[in-house]
Amino acid sequence: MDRLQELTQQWKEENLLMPIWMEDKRLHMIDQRKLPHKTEIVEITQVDQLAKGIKDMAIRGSGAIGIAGVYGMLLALKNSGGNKEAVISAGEELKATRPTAVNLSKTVNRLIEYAKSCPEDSFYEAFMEKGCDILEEQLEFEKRLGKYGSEVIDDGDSILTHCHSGALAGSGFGGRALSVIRTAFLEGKNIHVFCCETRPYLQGARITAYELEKFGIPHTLITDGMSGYLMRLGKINKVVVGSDRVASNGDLINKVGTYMHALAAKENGIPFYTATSSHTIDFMLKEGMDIDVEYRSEYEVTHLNGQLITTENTRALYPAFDVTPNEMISGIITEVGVIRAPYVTELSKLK
Ligand code: RI2
Repeated sequence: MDRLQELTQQWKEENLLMPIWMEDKRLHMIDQRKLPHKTEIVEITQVDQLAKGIKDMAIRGSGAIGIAGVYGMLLALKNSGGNKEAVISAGEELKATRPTAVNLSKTVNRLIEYAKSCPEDSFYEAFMEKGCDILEEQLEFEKRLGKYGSEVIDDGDSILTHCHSGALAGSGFGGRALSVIRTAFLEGKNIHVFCCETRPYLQGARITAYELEKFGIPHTLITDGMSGYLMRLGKINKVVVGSDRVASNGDLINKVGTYMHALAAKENGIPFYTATSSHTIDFMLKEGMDIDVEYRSEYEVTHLNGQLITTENTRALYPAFDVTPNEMISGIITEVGVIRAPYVTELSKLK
């Protein structure tokens, strides 16, 4: 059994909710578009198929697409019998699929650089080892950030989360925001989660609620526009969201709607946290608003489950992410601790 097989076996025994894994030279991926009604596992034998799956959001979530980048390159390694060019070109194809979440491009770039530096004769073994190291490290980060994040969660908290920053968006334990929430829950804290449905892909309604149910964590689904009022009513007293990218000044780029919740939280004096990993901090990005946000098809807004919900002539817009200024963020939860302002100085220590 090679190391990847051993790890996969170990993770299965741990009961992780993995978004993607490799078995018998094939990738297996849960098609997240079908959840929660159907757990469809898609088999992937070619990198093209995986690239399409990322683009079409069959697999999504910043951590998960970073991991998918690793698996895609390992698939190319296996398929090509260790051809370096094939592995590098798979990386290039994969990182072009979704531009905003930085984990994908950062992880793939890391592997491309490693591939380039590897001697040809031991390339297969060395690259496989490196890929496994990164997969292990990602899961380790997820668990560690959960522990640090749990320190900001108090007994009796009512926590708002947006989109889905959970196991299937990460390595399978709880991703980022839900690792924090899950760890706090496992530690015995009495908590309640409000999850926003997250139009238009409905990650919150379809996936966050599904995972919270699996983990046995009490929760209530709300529509995205309800958060402010519930904060005013005192029904929500903390916010924890994931992150697709963090700029070097601490600005947060996350699922569109996040900024709106941060504004409401600030107005109501409610702490707002993002859970992330040091790999999601983009030190090349000075401020969040400098980023080119991914715009997705208007079809995803005008249609629900393939059904047109507007008139034929209605035009729609879908920026997939927004930017929350660092001054609205109480803390950035990472695998090395909770980072607080001044962010430029404190984040630079993680370089
Ligand atoms: P982690 C999602 O994007 C959301 O923005 C969500 O907050 C994030 O990824 C979760 O990723 P999409 O891929 O921060 O659903 O948990 O568009 O890694």
